[in-house]
Amino acid sequence: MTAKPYQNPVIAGFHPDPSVCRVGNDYYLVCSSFEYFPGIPVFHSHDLVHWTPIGSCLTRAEQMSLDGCPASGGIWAPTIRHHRGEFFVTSTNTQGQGNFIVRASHPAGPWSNPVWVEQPGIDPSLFFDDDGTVFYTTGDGGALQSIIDVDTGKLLREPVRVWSGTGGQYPEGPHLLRRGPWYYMLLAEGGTEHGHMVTMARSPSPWGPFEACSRNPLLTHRSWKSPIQMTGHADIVEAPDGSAWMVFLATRPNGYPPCCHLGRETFLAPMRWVDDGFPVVGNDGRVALQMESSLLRPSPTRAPVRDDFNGPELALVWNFLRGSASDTWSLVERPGWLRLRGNAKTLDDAATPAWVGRRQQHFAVAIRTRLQFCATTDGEEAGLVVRMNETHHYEIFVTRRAGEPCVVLRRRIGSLAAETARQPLGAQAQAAGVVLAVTADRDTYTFSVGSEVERLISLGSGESRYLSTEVAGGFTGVYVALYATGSGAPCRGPADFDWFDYEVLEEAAPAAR
Ligand code: 6LW
Repeated sequence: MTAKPYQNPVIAGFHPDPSVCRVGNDYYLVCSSFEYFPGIPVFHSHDLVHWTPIGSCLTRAEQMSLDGCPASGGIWAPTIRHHRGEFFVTSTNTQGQGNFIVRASHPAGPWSNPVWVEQPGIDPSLFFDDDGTVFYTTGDGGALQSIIDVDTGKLLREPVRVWSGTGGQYPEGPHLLRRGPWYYMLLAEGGTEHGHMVTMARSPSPWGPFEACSRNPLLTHRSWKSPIQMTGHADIVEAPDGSAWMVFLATRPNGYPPCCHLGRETFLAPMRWVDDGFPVVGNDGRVALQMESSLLRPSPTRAPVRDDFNGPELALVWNFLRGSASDTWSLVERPGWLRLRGNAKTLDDAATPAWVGRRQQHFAVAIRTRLQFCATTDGEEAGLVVRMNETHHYEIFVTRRAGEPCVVLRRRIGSLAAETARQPLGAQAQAAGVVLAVTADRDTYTFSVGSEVERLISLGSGESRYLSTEVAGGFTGVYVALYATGSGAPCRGPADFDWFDYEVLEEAAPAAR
């Protein structure tokens, strides 16, 4: 088959720490979800390039609580493996409970309740050896490894550090793999920021001693001029044709100093095993936005721009904060509309406000919604928010000031919060509903309001870089969300959203440095 070009990232927007497995001609991938719910999104692909969300591992409150979870805490770095007809995912809830395993007969779910594994460290991985031994490996100053009973999570052999990596800081994301007589340890080192890298070692025994590849790091873009940065935290999969592939996280920084507001995304690179017994990744350890694959299948049709909220269930792109928030939203109370019932929690609280959001996956995108909402106090508001975390977010919303309905643009950047524009909204316009919109390019979010999409008036803009990881901190990426809040008390009335548009726009080339 001839090789054809594909585009990286293969899963754009905040989708870090990817892990992948193959069953026949089907690939399944999971990634970190932190404070967002449902937790651990699961994707399916036939060619490793085109991925479709099919469900999530953590969909029920009884499985896991994210109550009080700080931004970027919660669910980190899962691993997915398939063994004898079952799928296993192991991950960490960093908010106290630690490492756990869930399992399912189909990766779309339902997934089991967790069994907890009392092994320290993060980024757990599972390896099912041919003789039935189940190795459990975590990142804890290197690769910490035990043998477990996968049904109960009980340790059958005490964990020991089997490889410390090559000296980079934060050795993490270990995966034990086997190829012929050799056990391989794949590791991320250097920290998930600009020094990130992928290293590897091998041993005839799963307990080592592990001998590091002389060409380490096998993949890194540190100190490298590239539109792709922070390459690391990888997993490996073999295609039916014998070709080998690496999925890993990387970023597409913007501006100078470089800032990433879309978060760490999932990338794909070909690998080939060479004579020294280790793989060469991508183009001699470097990767590009456009690479080639002979596995490519025709691309599926693009998701429609508009979500009309006509179905009985929310599409899989939608998330909530720290739980199902089921008492805050409904698609059935007013059919054809997404109804939010604002509670006391605001966008500034590490809690579960009435908030339904999706990842921003493209630099250039137009996001619009039509909202009907009548605020009865100055604290009641409903609208559209661009959120990195509780302390970094920009929103345009319908509220009330001095007894009059209005639309406000507010921006919060750390300890600074300001209403930067206010536009009166007549009672009639309020009752009819308004269109709220945000148009993003690489550098700027521009907020506007109007009676209809063709009549939008700009209220102002905000810089994308202040919503980036470099400014806001953490490990996630920007979400765009519909929300409502009573700011300290429940809203008296509902906020009704008729539809939501996510329209990908033609992107201008990034400015050269
Ligand atoms: C994750 C660690 C990392 O657990 O960042 O990039 C942490 N690697 O492996 C959060 O995603």
